[in-house]
Amino acid sequence: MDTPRRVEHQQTDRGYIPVYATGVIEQPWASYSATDHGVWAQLFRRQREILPGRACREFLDNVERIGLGADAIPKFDDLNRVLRRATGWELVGVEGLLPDHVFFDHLAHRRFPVTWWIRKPEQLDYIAEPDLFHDLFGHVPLLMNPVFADYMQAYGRGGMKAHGIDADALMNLTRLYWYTVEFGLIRTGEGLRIYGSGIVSSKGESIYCLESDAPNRLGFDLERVMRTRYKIDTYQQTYFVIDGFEQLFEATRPDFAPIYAKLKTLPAYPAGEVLPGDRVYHRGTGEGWVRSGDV
Ligand code: HBI
Ligand code: FE
Repeated sequence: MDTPRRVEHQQTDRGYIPVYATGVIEQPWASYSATDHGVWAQLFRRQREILPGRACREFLDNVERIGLGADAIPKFDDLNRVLRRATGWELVGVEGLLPDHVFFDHLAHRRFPVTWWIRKPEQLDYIAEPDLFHDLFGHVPLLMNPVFADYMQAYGRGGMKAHGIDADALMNLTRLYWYTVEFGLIRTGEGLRIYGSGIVSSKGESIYCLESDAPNRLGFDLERVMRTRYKIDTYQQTYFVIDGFEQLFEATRPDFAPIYAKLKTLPAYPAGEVLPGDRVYHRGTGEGWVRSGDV
């Protein structure tokens, strides 16, 4: 199975990687090889092994509810029958990273773009751009949760507006996505748990984000997150903790335009900084941090 032709290389927030055509494509399920299904199975089994006790209940329960299994790459059509009934969301196959405004438009219409191809066996532990495993296993289960599903649509609508304002507004919103949807933690009665897709789809970071002393773990605050730079090719130096998905949805209620205008006049914070006003669950030791590369 050859990956589709690449339209162009573009500087994106995940570094210098290809941004593909914006078309939606049918999942070419019959074209997946035994190796492709094997990569899915290996990644799925590995995460199913380590996530209980680390990922939040909403994520784990919805992996089951939507019917993800280890034996083969799931069919988007099968998942869409369950997902549409649960929250009105659906998956659409895409070739990879989309231009921001195209991505936001999908979210604003309750469509989640899922890359149709899966990584190679030699890329098991790290791949620069989101592949099928990251998108499907990482992002889709929580779209079964009504509050999180509403947040994702509100985020997409916000993205459409930010796209019309300026690059700073877009960066603020991209940081919000990064520190919640991709790398977010949530407080529970049993302690901190993971809900971020970038974490749950990575074995190393699933362990590191909760158990290493190196990173900060700070209470979520909308403007604080929008001003905080992030890492694109190492584990995060700071993880932000929400009290619940309602808090996330509530955060998207206000009109962001005045917030963007205020933040435009203020400097961004380095990824690993801890500030006097922060709610500190854990102040990181900073061990092993790479100082450069903050976006
Ligand atoms: N495109 N297919 C796809 N998937 C993403 O997660 C994605 C994207 N384009 C832009 C993007 N994410 C980020 O810039 C978001 O913060 C908007
Ligand atoms: Fe993602």
